[in-house]
Amino acid sequence: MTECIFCAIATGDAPATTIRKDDRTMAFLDANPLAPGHTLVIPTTHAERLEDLDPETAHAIMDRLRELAPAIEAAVDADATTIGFNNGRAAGQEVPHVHGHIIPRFDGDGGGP
Ligand code: DGP
Repeated sequence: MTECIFCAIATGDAPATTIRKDDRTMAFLDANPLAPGHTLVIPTTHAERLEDLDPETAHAIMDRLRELAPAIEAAVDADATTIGFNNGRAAGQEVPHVHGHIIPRFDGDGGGP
């Protein structure tokens, strides 16, 4: 496998602002945030796409997204969050290591109706 920046972040070999870490998952601030508090949730072991995850890790990722989204929303005084995955290069996945985005949204920022 070629060097993976998110694997390096998970092992502590590359820096990141860590929000939370456990056996299966890690959450850290996005280096190129679309909004204050933009956070990525990754599996600590390498998997390129969502369907490559074992079921336990997939559940752990979903649990972290559900736990962290409201906490991040409150921390940056946002009104909502956009949560999503770019799953594959044609979908805009730049880093080939599964990552869920939690992007705080604010009334009037263009995300709502
Ligand atoms: P995507 O397009 O879905 O693959 O999003 C990749 C995101 O990862 C993008 O918002 C920028 C972020 N990113 C890329 N490299 C790094 C890094 O080295 N550190 C951190 N914290 N974020 C990174």
